[in-house]
Amino acid sequence: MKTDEIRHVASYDFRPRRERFRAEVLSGLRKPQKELPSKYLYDEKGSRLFKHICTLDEYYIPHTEAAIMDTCVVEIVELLGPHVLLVEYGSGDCKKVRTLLAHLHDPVAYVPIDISREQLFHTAKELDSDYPGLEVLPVCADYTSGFELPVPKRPCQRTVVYFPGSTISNFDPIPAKHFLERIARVCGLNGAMLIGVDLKKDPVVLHRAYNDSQGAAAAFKLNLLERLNRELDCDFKLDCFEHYAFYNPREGRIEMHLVSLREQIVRVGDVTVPFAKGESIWIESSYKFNLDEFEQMAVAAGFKVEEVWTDKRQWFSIQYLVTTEGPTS
Ligand code: AVJ
Repeated sequence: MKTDEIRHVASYDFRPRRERFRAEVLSGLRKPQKELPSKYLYDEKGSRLFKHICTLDEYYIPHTEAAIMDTCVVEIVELLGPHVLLVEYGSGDCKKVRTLLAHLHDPVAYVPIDISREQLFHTAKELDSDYPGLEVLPVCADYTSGFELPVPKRPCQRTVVYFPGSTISNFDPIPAKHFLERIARVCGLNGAMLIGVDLKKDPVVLHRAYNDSQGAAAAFKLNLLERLNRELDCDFKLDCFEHYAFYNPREGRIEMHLVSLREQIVRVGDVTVPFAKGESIWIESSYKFNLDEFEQMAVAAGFKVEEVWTDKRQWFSIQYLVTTEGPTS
């Protein structure tokens, strides 16, 4: 039984390997504006640090989204209907989906997809025992590149992609649209997406959310350098970089950087990377939307926005999208 389970799980492991990791890091650090892909923030420690950010009051996304979900989940599951195949992109610790799973009408299967392997397989196992009637099929993958979806045992009524937490905020506008197009194809005809979308708001509130008083946001970013030191044989000095996050109103995004505090040379395996004093590595963006801006993008990607739920302050939205085209081969 146990061995069978492990073999099954392992066949859905598309986690990026070291060579790919190294290539992406080097190409990012060779750009005029140095950058590192934010997906690599989520190693075991990084996932823990992000979870900590998610408990902070200043970081309003998790508690605002959860409150909307608690209020609207009955209405949401009515719209989703029975016997859905629920696919979650970036499932993390699989906590958010529990509200949905507790109300969904006889879902056929749940497919959590995440790049953070240990956390994924651990929490998938927990869900499996908490929902005995539900087939849980975890997939370890960088979902911005190719991977295969497992096929559940029972036939499903429709495929619903769950993409909470405003992870869509990480993508630049053109990749964001392409990503939604791909999801529309995964959903297929009669498919739907339930997505959390963070909204434009007072920049002071945004600034606080990404520059918390405990330094959790900074620790989360610095951990990436620690990971590079360990996994790619680098020699980043963590105290020579400082976290700097700010809202760029023209682009409608928070930009998160690590700024070099002095001129220095960093070794990345057998390559050296020079830093000027004040030069930054751009690690993450977090785009904020107006409802009409997001709708435009969703429509361009092949979705119709059927329903939008927000909190009283209109800080965050949960949106129910349905596909308008069948799968385009
Ligand atoms: C996971 C992309 C939604 O942008 O708010 C939070 C990531 N980074 N604090 C966000 C994040 C630093 C988060 N998303």
